[in-house]
Amino acid sequence: MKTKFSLVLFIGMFLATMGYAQNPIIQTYYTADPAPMVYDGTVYLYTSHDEDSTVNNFFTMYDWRCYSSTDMVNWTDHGAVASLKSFAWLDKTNGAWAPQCIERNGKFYLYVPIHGEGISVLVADSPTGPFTDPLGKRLIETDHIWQDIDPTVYVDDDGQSYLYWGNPKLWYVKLNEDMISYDQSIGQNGVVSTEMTTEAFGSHKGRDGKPGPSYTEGPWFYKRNNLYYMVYAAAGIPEYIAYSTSTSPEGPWTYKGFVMERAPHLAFTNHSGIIDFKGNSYFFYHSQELSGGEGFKRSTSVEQFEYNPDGTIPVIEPTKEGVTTSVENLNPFKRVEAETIAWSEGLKTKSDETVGVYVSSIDNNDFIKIRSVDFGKGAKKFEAGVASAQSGSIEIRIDEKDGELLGVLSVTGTGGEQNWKTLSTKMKEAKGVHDVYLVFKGEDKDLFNFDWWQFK
Ligand code: FUB
Repeated sequence: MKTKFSLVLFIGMFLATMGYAQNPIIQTYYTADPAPMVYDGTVYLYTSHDEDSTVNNFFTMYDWRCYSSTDMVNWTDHGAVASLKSFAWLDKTNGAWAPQCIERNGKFYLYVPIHGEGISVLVADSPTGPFTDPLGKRLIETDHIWQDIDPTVYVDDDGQSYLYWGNPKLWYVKLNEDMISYDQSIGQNGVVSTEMTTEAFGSHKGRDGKPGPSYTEGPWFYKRNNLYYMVYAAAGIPEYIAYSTSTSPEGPWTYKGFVMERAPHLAFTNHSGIIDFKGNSYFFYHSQELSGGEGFKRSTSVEQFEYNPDGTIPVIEPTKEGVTTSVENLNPFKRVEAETIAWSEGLKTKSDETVGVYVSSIDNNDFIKIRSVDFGKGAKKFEAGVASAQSGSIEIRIDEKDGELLGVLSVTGTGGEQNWKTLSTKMKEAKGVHDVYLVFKGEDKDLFNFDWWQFK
């Protein structure tokens, strides 16, 4: 509860000074190392997860989470889709670092580093899992296992896929078509070491005072308009984001400069992921904004940007506003998961076997904001799936947290915290496109659990 209080306090301070923001895009958990994947009209965002309680003043990371969005402003929480426990052979309890998921032939491959244990892969039939371990052992086996972190994967147009990774060097393998093995005929047992020259990766004075390439970790590898991009955390630590390009997936690379410079609210690490989605380009990264400056409690943010006409990436500013325009409106006349959130305060999510992920830890005045909700010609009724041992209510407001009150859904005890019931209320008619605020009221803590809602 103490952690929840400090999270709320920092969000409150942050909002009081900055007005309502969109970044960081996830407020219910600390999420780092964002890896977006576009699949079937939806962005799936895979993240690592900094625990609320940091152990031994170091990264405390046990699982990988997934969120999705079709509009780039509201994000649906799919929970922890994989964890260190997904690997039966592993006896480590910490070290779930930066993941990336990629789809091939209808299967989803989640590449994950486990700090000190190299890189492994999990496979699923759906982007949100369940993910299982196809190998029963790690995928990448080298003599520099502590440096084997931060995998990034791209399937080229000719079908050849590449897995790059590494800190402070950059290695790659050419994955076989099964995506869970690789061509052993190149490099050292299949592992190729990229030439780390100044021309390829810029230069920077290391902690030993000697100049070296600025590349540090967190590569993000992709192709756009026949140019290959390697975007990465540089000059660590603290890190900025830089990038290099090549006309070949195997280099040589040419250093191109900064993408995101250091800024006071960024963490000592940074880690990026870039996508094009519905005609726009988006840059994901992490900051330490939500935790009020704790580098082991990071949060994912996103900025929209435009490539320069020659394909170079402009320097991108980390902002509080983030993505200002949704790429589509949200339809409130079909069931919306309660964990679909543009901004929230004070809340967590949990999951159970009956309903999957739901919103929890609901206290008086906590709220969820959902952006760009299209009521069309009118909505007159609000329905919600809730479970509660106690009672409370949901105020339905538009445009501001204390904006026009359309109605109040009274949530009386449903007979238990997992005893799910559908409740509904009539409301003042709403028309057109609005941001919706669901504001929770009640006298106790943990008022009820909230699974879904819908307007009629
Ligand atoms: O999140 C743990 C590590 O911090 C990642 O693997 C690095 O990229 C850095 O973000």
